[in-house]
Amino acid sequence: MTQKTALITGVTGQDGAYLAELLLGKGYAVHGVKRRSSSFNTERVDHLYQDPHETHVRFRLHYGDLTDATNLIRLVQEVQPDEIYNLAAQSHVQVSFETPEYTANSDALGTLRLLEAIRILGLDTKTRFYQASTSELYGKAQETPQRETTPFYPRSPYAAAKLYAYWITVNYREAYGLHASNGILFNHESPIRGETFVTRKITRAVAAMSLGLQDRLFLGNLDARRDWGHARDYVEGMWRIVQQDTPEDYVLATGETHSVREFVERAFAEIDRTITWSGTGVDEIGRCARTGETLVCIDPRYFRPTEVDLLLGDPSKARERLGWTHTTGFADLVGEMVRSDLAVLARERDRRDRNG
Ligand code: NDP
Ligand code: GDR
Repeated sequence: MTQKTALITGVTGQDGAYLAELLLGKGYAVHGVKRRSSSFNTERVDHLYQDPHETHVRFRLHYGDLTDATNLIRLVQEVQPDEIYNLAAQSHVQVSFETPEYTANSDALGTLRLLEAIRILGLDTKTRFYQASTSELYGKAQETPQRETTPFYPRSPYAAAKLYAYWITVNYREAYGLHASNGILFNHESPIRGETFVTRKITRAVAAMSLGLQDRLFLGNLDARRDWGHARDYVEGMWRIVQQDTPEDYVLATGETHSVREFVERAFAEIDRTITWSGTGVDEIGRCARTGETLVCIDPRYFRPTEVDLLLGDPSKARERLGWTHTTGFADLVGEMVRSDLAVLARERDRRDRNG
């Protein structure tokens, strides 16, 4: 069988790292797009690094940016990918309220630029395209659980930008016959989740409290509910979507929903602490909940101008058509993240102690 070539944008992010590993394991040549940064930003894929001077190198990184069309055209021309996974995005919902124009440029127009690159280069029949769509599209949920046919109602500049990306992907499929699909993925986390997303923020803080390195955790809305899965399962789903003969859009989710509050409780349970809340939701602003000597406090800064209250996905289509299902449940996910953060922070502390 001839070797397939994949191009992954956002390879330095959580999903990019898991996907690159998956595709390398399947024998692909993998090209990743990384942004120029003043400090190293390849930590998540460093273990996959191969010396480009060696022969038979299957993992290569290229500088690029979704806001730079000429760069994207050149990269796609050079790599001639069989599959493009467009994972790059300004992916933080709260940050998108602060940087709405940049978010639209990278997340919405960035997707258009890649689709146009495929067309301009005449790769319409060669290159398959995967778009990282999101459950944030459902926003103010019009139906629960949310499935492929549920109407969208975006609630942030991020979601509005991703709405454009979703529809332009559908449009290029219908207008030009591109093999282009959306994966509408519900929240997925892992030990390498970005530290400012709520799950990792919580597991890092819980680990730090367990080691006596931190005594307070500030959070926003504890009552938001999310359908949380493990990133490892979701990149497998992305790959399966792209392997289908007919391009279509799929929801990937666990079919279970939990509140941020439940996540906090589960994470503290991992270190044998019980948390007692002082009130509920918004009433708690300015208050702290005690767990032994440590505190969880509510900071209004972390509330969003418009919130997505409830996400719960129905992954039936993916189960029936792709044979996909999640393998890691909520408790195992939280446990893995807390244990990993405990190990990471203990290593950092020991290194600091050794260096005096
Ligand atoms: P991350 O934030 O971890 O990674 C985002 C990646 O995009 C990083 O590699 C980042 O580079 C890169 N990036 C950001 N802006 C640009 C740009 N202008 N040009 C090129 N690269 C850029 O996100 P995840 O891995 O969690 O998510 C992957 C994709 O899936 C995103 O599009 C996200 O919106 C979407 N998604 C994620 C879900 C989740 O729960 N994780 C659920 C549904 C959708 P750098 O490392 O330099 O910052
Ligand atoms: P989300 O993830 O917005 O769902 O987007 P995030 O973890 O940022 O927020 C989840 C929920 O937790 C509430 N929350 C807090 N969030 C953060 N970040 N920090 C806090 O201190 C805090 N306190 C409470 C939020 O209000 C929210 O309701 C993620 C991203 O990966 C997107 O790119 C992706 O598209 C969606 O998941 C699906």
